[in-house]
Order: sequence, then structure tokens, then C-alpha cells
Amino acid sequence: MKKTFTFTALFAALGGLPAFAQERPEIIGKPMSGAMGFPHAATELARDQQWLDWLILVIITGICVLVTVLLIYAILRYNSRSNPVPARFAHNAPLEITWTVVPILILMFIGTFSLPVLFKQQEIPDGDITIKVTGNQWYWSYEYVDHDFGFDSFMLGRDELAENGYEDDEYLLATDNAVVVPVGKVVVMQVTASDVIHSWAVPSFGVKQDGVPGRLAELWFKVDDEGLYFGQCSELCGKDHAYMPITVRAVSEEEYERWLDEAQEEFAGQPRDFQVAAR
Ligand SMILES: [Cu+2]
Repeated sequence: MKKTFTFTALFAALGGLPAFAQERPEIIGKPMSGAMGFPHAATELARDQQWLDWLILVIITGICVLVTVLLIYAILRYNSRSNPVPARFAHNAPLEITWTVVPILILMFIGTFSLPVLFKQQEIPDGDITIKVTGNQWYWSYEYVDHDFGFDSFMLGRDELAENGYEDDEYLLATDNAVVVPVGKVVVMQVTASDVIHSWAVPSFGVKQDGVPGRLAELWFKVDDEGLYFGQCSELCGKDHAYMPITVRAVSEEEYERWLDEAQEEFAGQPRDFQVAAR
């Protein structure tokens, strides 16, 4: 069920600013009371990570069961009561080779699956859209570098949720300005920070990247499903670290174009003069 977004009323009250969304988008990746496991995977990267997590969980469960069974067997079979005369050998070469080689093979097996996933995250493709995100104490700033505008994104207070179209239990998740991206396009985020180290993370996208002052790191994602996604700063950055959430709204390409026009008008202010070389 879609509810009417009350941005319209808010912006009308602020003096005729454009309304960004008439409809409340589907909320994805919101923490749910009592839920277990991962949030919905909305990108290929997140799907890969969740699949890899299950693979490794199966392997470590097998190892834990094997070790527990061996331990119980050794305790019962070789305790001093049932085995009064202890063996006196100190080495067993075949056994030692086995317990060295088998873990190596297990690690190589995991590596053949985990390394391609890691490389896919870290090899940044050419982006259709580039957004620079800067972590500040304690909010995020976004710049749409291809379009010469940017905005800050602050967490909404409890009393601001309803007027921005959020539910009460979205306190600590909702922000005043969401990052808007189109679905099906490669988005490259350039991540940095202005003061201390922050980390831009959205679990449904399978991305997390530290923003380090003076450095420009990159991450990428391509969102499959339209909706509103939540993330959090994930590097302890000071007293309000828990109060700088991330909201990303993934929309259709047409809606993105529409939003871009409105956002450029609202956020750009005076167009910057880039004719530096001519001076
Ligand atoms: Cu933080």
C-alpha cells in the first residue's frame, strides 16, 4: 500500500519549493523487529555477498561439527580410566601432513569464490552517474558532480518524520534529503570526509566504504529495485555517530530525470563559474 508523501505540504509551506515525490516509495532494507538474516539484496554485489556468506556458513558448520565429534570421541575413548596405558609416540607424519594440507585446500576453495566477489566490488566500472559523498560530524553531504549541485542530508527528528512522509519507527533512519539514484544504472560514489573518518554503508546494496579526510575512495552499485533504502555511518566518528543515517531513493530513469531538474533548481543556487583558465 502506498501512502501519500507529505513532501508536497512541507514544500508548499516553505514557499513554493518543488515537491520531490508524491508517493511514499516502497521501504526496503529497514530493520524489522525480530527479523533474522540479511536485508533484501538489491544489487548484484549484495547477492554475491549473501551467497558467499551461506557458502562459508556451510563450510564452518561442517568443520565445527567434525571437531566437536572428534573431541567427544577423544574424551570418551582416551580418558585415563578407559585407557590406563598411554601411548608414547610423539609424531605422526601422515596425520600432520593431512591437518596441514586439508585446511590449505579449504582456504583455497573459499578463495576461489571470495576473491572474485571482492574484485567485483573493488574494480570500479565506468559510472553512468557519479556522486561524491562527504562525511561530516554528523551528517552527509552529497554532490552530483556531473550536474553541479549538491546538498546536505541530516537525520530527521521525531517531530519531523510525519511531515516528511516517514513512519514513527523510521526515527534514526530517515533523513531530510535522500540520495536519489536511477535503477539499472551504474552509480559510482566517491567517498571522503571533512573532519574524521566516517563510513558510507548501505547493507541492501552490499557496499561499505570508509571516508577518510584528504582521500577519495570509490564504491559502486547498480540497484535493481525501486524503493527507499537505509544505511548508517559505520565508522565510529564521535558523539553523534549514531545520528547520521543514510537514505537512498532508487527510482525509475524518468523519475530520476524529473528529480534532477527539480533538484538542480532547488540546490544549485547560483551556477558556478568554471572559467578559471580564462583569467
Ligand atoms: Cu560515524
